[in-house]
Formats: sequence, structure tokens, C-alpha cells
Amino acid sequence: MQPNPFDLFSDHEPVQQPRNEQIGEQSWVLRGFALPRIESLLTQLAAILAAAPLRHMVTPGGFSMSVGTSSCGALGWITDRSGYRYTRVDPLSGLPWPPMPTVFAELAHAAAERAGFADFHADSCLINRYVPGAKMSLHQDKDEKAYAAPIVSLSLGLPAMFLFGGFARSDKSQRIPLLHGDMVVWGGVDRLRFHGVLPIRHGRHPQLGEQRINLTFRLAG
Ligand code: MD3
Ligand code: FE
Repeated sequence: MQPNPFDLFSDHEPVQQPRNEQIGEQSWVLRGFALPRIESLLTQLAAILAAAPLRHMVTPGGFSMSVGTSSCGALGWITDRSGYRYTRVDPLSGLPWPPMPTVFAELAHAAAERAGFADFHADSCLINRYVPGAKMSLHQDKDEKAYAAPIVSLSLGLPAMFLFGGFARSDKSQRIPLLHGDMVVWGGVDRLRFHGVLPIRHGRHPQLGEQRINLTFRLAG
């Protein structure tokens, strides 16, 4: 018998209804937005990480980040003792960053459009891997040349508690849970808000195992 695609309560098919939640004047959580294309996405992600492995970058202050980082697209974000910047070449391999897969570019474009940002064409995808205990302290993203473009994120694997703050570090933050397949779009007046991620809790995701991977799509150049 064929499964009925309209039966949301069947026990063999975990159908999730896409839902949009507004979290700021120009910021939206798109629940489950990436799930229809998740298999192709994970295949492409594995190929990128084979060519440009995750590494623990060092901040200008000399601290090693708890997240492992890589990139794809024309520009990749790096940090080292001399500062933060986007580069065309992966300093680890000496080669250009792997190209942005079509499925990445299409998902980012579609998510941005759903949130009201037409014609978003990312030139950079930053890949952050969190193991349990890894976190990202409150910060602003200021290294991109175009603040007019939004930032689009895609969460994979273990859940995270995302912190969405204000325009000063001391402003109170909202806590927003982000789950496998969720996408978030931040832009316009919300583009320079402080944000971070609380330490990831222990757990095992059925597809990704003991990790969370976050992709952020940006117009960096
Ligand atoms: C909110 N990454 O890579 S999603 C980062 O889950 C980063 O790995 C987090 O913050 C993560 O810089 C959060 C991305 C995000 C990016 C830009 C934002 C959230 C934002 C700009 C304004 C507000
Ligand atoms: Fe950030």
C-alpha cells in the first residue's frame, strides 16, 4: 500500500509541517525548511569537509575556538592571530575553497525569499561544527562588506539554544531552540544584533550522531 502523503499522523512517516516564526522585525525561523532536501545536502556537505576539513581556528586573542570551522563558496571566513577576514584560498590546503553546491545556494535563496529578502545570492557558506560542550559567545557579524544582505543559517544534528540579543552586548537575549532542518534568516534592522549559542548538550542525533553542524550563508564580498 502507498503511504498517504496527507496523513500527518501516520507512524511510519515523520512528516513535519513547515512553520515560520518571526523573532525580530526582519528575522524569521523557518522550521524544517531544509528537510525536503536534507539527503542531498548531507552528501554535498561530506564532500566539502573531505576537501576542506574542519579545524579549530585561533582568535586574535590567542584562544582556540571550541567549534570546528570550514567554508565553501568563493569566500571563506578565517581567524588567526592577525585577525578575522574572508579569503579566496583555504590556508590549510593552499587551494580555493570548495565551490558552493547548487542545493546550498538554492536553499539559502529560497529561505531568504520566504523571509522577504529577494535575490539573495550568497558567496560564502561558513560551516561550524559543535560537539557537546562547544558554544559560541555573544558577538556581532561585522566582517562582511554588505550589511544590506541577510544572513541565512541552517541547523543540522543536535539541538542548540540560540541567543538572540540586541545592539549592545549587555541587552537581554531571547533564547530560541534550533533543531535539525531549521533555517533562520536575519537581515535589515536585525543584521547587527548580538547573538550566540549556549553550550551544546550531550545527545545523539539519528543522522548526525554526537554533533551539531551549522551552515551560515553570507554575502561577504
Ligand atoms: C543573528 N553562528 O557563525 S547562526 C556565526 O549557530 C554564528 O553556529 C551561530 O553566529 C551558529 O557567526 C549562529 C548565525 C547568525 C549569523 C548572523 C547573525 C545569527 C545572526 C546576525 C545577526 C543576528
Ligand atoms: Fe555570528
